Amino acid sequence: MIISSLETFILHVPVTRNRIADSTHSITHWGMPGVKIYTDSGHVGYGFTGTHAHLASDRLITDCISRCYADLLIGEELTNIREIWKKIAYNPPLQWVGRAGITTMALAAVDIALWDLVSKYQAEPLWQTLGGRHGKKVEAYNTDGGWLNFSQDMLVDDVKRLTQEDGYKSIKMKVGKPERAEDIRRVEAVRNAVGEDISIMTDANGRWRLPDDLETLSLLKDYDVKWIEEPLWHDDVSGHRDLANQIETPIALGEMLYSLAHFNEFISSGGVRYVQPDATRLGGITEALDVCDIAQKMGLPVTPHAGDMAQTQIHMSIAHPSIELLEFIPWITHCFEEPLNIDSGFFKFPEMPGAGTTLKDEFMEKHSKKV
Ligand code: 0YR
Ligand code: MG
Repeated sequence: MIISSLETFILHVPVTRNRIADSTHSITHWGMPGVKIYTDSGHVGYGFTGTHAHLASDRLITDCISRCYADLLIGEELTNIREIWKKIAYNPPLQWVGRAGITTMALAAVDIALWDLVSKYQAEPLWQTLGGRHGKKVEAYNTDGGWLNFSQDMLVDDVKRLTQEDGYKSIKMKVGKPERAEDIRRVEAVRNAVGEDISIMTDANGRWRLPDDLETLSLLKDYDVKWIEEPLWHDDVSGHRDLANQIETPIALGEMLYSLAHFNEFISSGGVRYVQPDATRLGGITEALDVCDIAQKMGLPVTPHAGDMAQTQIHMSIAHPSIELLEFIPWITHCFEEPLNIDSGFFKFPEMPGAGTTLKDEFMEKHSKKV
């Protein structure tokens, strides 16, 4: 199978209820800059990354693929993805301009498309290509009921629906309101609404600071919160290490880290308990699996962040022993040939060959923006 050509795309898919916000972002659409890779065998691989649907920066990602990566890819034989990955990731002039950010998100889209191709070629779902087996359970936790722009009543209604009607056993809610006491009131309301048996995760999206927010952080334990995610600024390794020694609630982070080296720093510092790689922000499945491996060696659970809304990371989650819980948000699910399926809070295993990324033409057209 030899790569013959590629074509980039940008999709902007509306979020549920028109607009959602966390402490740091407010968005109306999920962005999917991505790539279709064609081979001489007639297979087509789909890969994408996840953005806040900012068209100008989405175009930087697709430009990086079409102007910088295409030449490195076309003509390559698809026998060893890691060799191709290295050729792109360690390309000297490209490394000079970006070892993180747009270049890695572009690499993620490419890497996912390559995994899609390899497993399509082998006529099996990617989780099988990666060594996964039937029998494993991967739990889904839902983030889509807990947005910060929801009133407390709406938040409570949503988490009740997700847990009591849809069968989720774990949900995530955002924190980071201007008034910290309101965060605690909302966490308390959610705990009272869902009862003791549901896991509640909280996510501050990098908003809080030490020492000012230590008191709020310490209070989370009173509501049996499973983790506090990104409590402090994304790059603050020593801050997270110090915080981990001061509060009982475990720390989760990783969705804003672009490389294995970033993860190494946080993991070796002791500043993270739940490790959250995102294959769409790291250089794809290839690098996300590396993160899973080092987390596993340190005995830390991996709970990937869903920049892909879990659509492709479900495969890595089935295959890697360190993952038992994966974030899910339903915004883009309908766009795929094989939409993800969740039953009583657990993912059903995908059956179609590939990485789960094949888009329906209808939705490609409907949500497409000009690259
Ligand atoms: C919305 N998940 C997250 C969304 C989400 C963000 O801005 O992108 O909240 O990525 O933190 O854990
Ligand atoms: Mg988060």
